Amino acid sequence: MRTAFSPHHVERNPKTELSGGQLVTPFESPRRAELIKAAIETARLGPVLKAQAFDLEPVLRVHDAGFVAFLETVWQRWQAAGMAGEAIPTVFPARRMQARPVRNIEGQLGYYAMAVETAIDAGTYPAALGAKDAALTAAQWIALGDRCSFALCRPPGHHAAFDLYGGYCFLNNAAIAAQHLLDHGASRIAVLDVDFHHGNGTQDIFYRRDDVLFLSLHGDPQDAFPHFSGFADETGEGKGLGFTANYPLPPGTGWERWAEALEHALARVVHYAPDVLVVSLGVDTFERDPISFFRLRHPDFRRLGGRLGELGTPTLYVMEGGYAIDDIGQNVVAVLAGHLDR
Ligand code: SP5
Ligand code: ZN
Repeated sequence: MRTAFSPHHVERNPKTELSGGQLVTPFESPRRAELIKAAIETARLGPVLKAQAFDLEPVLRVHDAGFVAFLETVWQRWQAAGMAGEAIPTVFPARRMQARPVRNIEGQLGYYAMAVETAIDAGTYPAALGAKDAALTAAQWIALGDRCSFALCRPPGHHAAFDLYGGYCFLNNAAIAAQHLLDHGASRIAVLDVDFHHGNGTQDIFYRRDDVLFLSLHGDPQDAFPHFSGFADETGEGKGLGFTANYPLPPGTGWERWAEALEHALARVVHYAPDVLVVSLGVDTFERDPISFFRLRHPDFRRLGGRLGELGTPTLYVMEGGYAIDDIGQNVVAVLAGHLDR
């Protein structure tokens, strides 16, 4: 199995995340990707290769052009406005206000943000471009016949919607890859999101479509970020009705209950018979994750990979969350090794 990786991820290294009313060191750190890369190399799962550079065309297939232009220029404009710290929004087009991308940079930040924990720094955009390059490179390998590949993306992507960033995400790596596969011969893609958090961005991008089946297992939005997306009654719209499925799960969910939801989701995948399965792989379902509340244990990640490998569908794994730094490498390797064992 080949892994695609962009060294540009290190350029995103913000000092701040708003958490519990304090500015703390971000949970989503450069070390995460380096530890995952090292664990893949130690486990000899296959080569870790530098991502090929793609242009913006595949990005603009799923994201708003104004949004991408905002990401491209926000840091320079924030600095030009004389701001001393990292770029963080303070005001939002809340209910009954005008949701317009006004010209002022603080206005634009609020217009394009879905959460404020995610500060933007000088290297955020180059890192986000590198992450989408990793996703597209690993997708290309699948298009050329690989049975399984891994996009070691950082920053993650599944909270990034058509025109929204937040939840540590800027460009939706999994959605960009899925669309790229559709544009290069695939006719049906299933995206299975096993990150602890609901993949609101991926859901948003494909909500009205029947060529992408989106399924997400996650902490119940009543209790967990992003709080306003991922309820069981969100099932798609228009011709996309029935092509989104959400499995919100309560605090304390362990393997048994989680695997039950997984089996429901996999039955949907098998019935859909996709050309490619894209897995939004977060390992923040781990029992010791610092910001989440599921209780998957290390061996459960191997079970998950094994179960996905059993499907026999060409599978693209795209890295999303996971913040238990001491265990992140082993947990990711367990999923991939479990898959390759099948
Ligand atoms: C890709 C991904 O996993 N993004 C997650 C973003 C979550 N950010 C906000 C989380 C707020 C959690 N609050 C609980 C803190 C417990 N100390
Ligand atoms: Zn997550």
